[in-house]
Amino acid sequence: MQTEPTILAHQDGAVRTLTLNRPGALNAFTAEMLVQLRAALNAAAEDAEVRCVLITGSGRGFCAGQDLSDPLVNPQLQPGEAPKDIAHLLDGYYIPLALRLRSMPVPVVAAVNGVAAGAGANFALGCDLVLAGQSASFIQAFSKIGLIPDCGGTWLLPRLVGRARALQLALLGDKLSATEAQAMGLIYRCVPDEELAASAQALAQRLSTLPVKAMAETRRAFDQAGLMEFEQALKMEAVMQSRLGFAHDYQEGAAAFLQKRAPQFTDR
Ligand code: LHQ
Repeated sequence: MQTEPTILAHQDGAVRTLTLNRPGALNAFTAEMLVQLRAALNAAAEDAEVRCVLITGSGRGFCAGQDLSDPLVNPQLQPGEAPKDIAHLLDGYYIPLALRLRSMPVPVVAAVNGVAAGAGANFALGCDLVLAGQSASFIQAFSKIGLIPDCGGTWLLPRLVGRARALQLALLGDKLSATEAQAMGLIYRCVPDEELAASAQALAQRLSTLPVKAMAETRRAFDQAGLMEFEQALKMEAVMQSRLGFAHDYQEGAAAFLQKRAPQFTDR
């Protein structure tokens, strides 16, 4: 039984870094860890000092997905023992986590420091900007154990890389290097391993100085527009733009431009 917290939180200026912390199991998700991760995201969402969240893993992995030794996923049933319904884990833990991530009021950066497999890969891909070290990798491990991509994978993968490549990744379950992931458009950027932590921190600090409310709205607008006709999307943009046009950050951004000074964005 691990005594250390499974999620570590650290504040650096306006950036809250959350570190997945079960390095002995490549940070595979347990139910307790999924609860702690959601609580840490809730705390960041509610804290006005936080203007960007950065998520990474401790040790040599980012996250190996669901911990397959957890009794909740029927690792090794005894003869005659009825399997539990793994939907309970999805309904009770993964779905609330994925929804929490997708509705964060500030941008979320993933710094993928090693292997990201199964739900660990899709949790990373659900973040707004994904940076990865060159030795990191992404594996849609589900097909190898007879499951479908979860934690948002069915929605995210075709949108990120198109149906043909999404099916390639999901059906074959091959390990995709960070370089290939960047070339495919699955992630934002691959950087040398030794530069990952500093690059991710610099990116998160930069995002924290930008109009974070408009960024969260941009994510929401992209997600909604994907489900709309063109004209409907134009109308949605007008509604959102109207709201943002009354907000402090727009007035400040426009005034700062005209006054040739640096803007101070504060909306959240
Ligand atoms: C692990 C795990 C792991 C436990 C490494 N569990 N210990 C949702 C809800 C309901 C049901 C099921 O699923 C889901 C969503 C999912 O996420 S399904 C996908 C689950 N994940 C996987 O299938 C990936 C399993 N892991 C692997 O294939 C490999 O470990 C990878 C390719 C990630 C890394 O390989 P290596 O670098 O060779 O490391 P390793 O295999 O030696 O692992 C290191 C340790 O971590 C080892 O423990 P040990 O005590 O022997 O050192 C592994 O047992 C442990 N570990 N993944 N998911």
